Amino acid sequence: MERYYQKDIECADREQIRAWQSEKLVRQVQHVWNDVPYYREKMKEAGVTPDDIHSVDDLHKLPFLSKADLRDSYPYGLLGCDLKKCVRIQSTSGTTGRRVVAFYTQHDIDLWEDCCARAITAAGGTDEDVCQVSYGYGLFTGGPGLNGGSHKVGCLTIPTSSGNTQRQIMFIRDLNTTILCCTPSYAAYLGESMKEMGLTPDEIPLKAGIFGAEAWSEEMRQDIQKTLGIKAYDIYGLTELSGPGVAFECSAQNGMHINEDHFIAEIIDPDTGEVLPEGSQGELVFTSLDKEAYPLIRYRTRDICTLSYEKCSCGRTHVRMGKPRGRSDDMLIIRGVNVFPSQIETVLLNNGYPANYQIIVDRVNNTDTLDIHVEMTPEMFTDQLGEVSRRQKELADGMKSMLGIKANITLVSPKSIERSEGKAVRVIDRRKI
Ligand code: DLL
Repeated sequence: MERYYQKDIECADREQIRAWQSEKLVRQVQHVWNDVPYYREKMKEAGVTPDDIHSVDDLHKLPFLSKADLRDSYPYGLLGCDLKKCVRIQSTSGTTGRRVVAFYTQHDIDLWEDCCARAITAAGGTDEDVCQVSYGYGLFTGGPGLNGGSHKVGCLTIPTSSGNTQRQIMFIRDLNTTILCCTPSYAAYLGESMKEMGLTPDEIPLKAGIFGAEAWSEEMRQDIQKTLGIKAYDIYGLTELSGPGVAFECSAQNGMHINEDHFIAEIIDPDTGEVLPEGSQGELVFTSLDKEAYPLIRYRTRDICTLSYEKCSCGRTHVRMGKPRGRSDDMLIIRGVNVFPSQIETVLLNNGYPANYQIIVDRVNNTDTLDIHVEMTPEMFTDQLGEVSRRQKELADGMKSMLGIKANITLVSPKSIERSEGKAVRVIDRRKI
């Protein structure tokens, strides 16, 4: 039986959703015009005022916001209300340049936690469940967001945060954790560790996992589901909009429903900014409709995916986004060819390798090189050179047909690639471009 957290909203008809969006958009544009001088200037430059915005049909008239705008206006430039009204900040890891600092009023946190509660309920969660939140707590949104959602659903919440794998497993077993929330790469690592301890899937009390914050393939999902004996649900979100729960998967496991009562989604051509028709692949752009403290209009996520308005078997009516195949800035250009790490992962998993790999890109004599280090499992481990080179060639052939370029494959021994407790770092780009 499908469960809903806010059924009237999650299953509302499309006209109703559109009416909510139009009404909220008009209000939100007025809000940023009045309260966010940075965006008002952008609107003036684009020759648009709140009087031009009557419904969702007028959205395209509004200027985009990019990550560069967020950095330029750090820390208070995009704040939409009196700082006194704000009760929290969250922040991105800021690996490139300045951090993004997002502000929240109590109302913003409340709606964000509702979104996470919808995701947990869609994964079958009720007040009978024990929900272990193994995303990082702190500035990262994963821990706090799912923690709040889990409380709202009434689950017994175990706020382990990430890391300390032995303790994670101890709590899962001793407290009968039924729902696990963490990154897919950490879920795979937990599965691997439990397998090594000799635990079979039916000795693990988990029934569902809510995994996101990084790109992961369908093959990786199958792998995790098998090792942990669970149903694995994808969840998407970003700090700039709130955090996890912008979109989440239902029992159909076929795309993530975007919480359209709070966010309008568009797909645009990343080069021209043109809005693309349904089904096209492009960059995902969001407008937040309810945020008080950090209201973003037409924010370019740089995530590449598709949207589908097709009816879903779960009864929800909100649009579904496909799995992002990585950010447009995760995309590598190697010898002029576009390569996404997720394509490499698909080849590995299709050939029976777990998703423990590292991609090393370099430039030698003005030519790009692509090296992929792939870990063998203990079961497949061999040190027979002939066999190793046969397998390396097999993988190299698979990569060539997936990517269209040559990759050098090196099989490495089990456990030699460092595991991640949060978002996995898969790419080392040594080119000095
Ligand atoms: O990763 C929020 C989050 C926490 C989502 C826990 C899900 C679970 P940021 O650190 O701001 O926020 O990173 C946002 O991560 O633009 C995507 O590129 C990527 N991302 C998030 N979820 C997914 C997903 C959190 N399910 C950025 N699949 C986003 C693929 C994802 N990529």
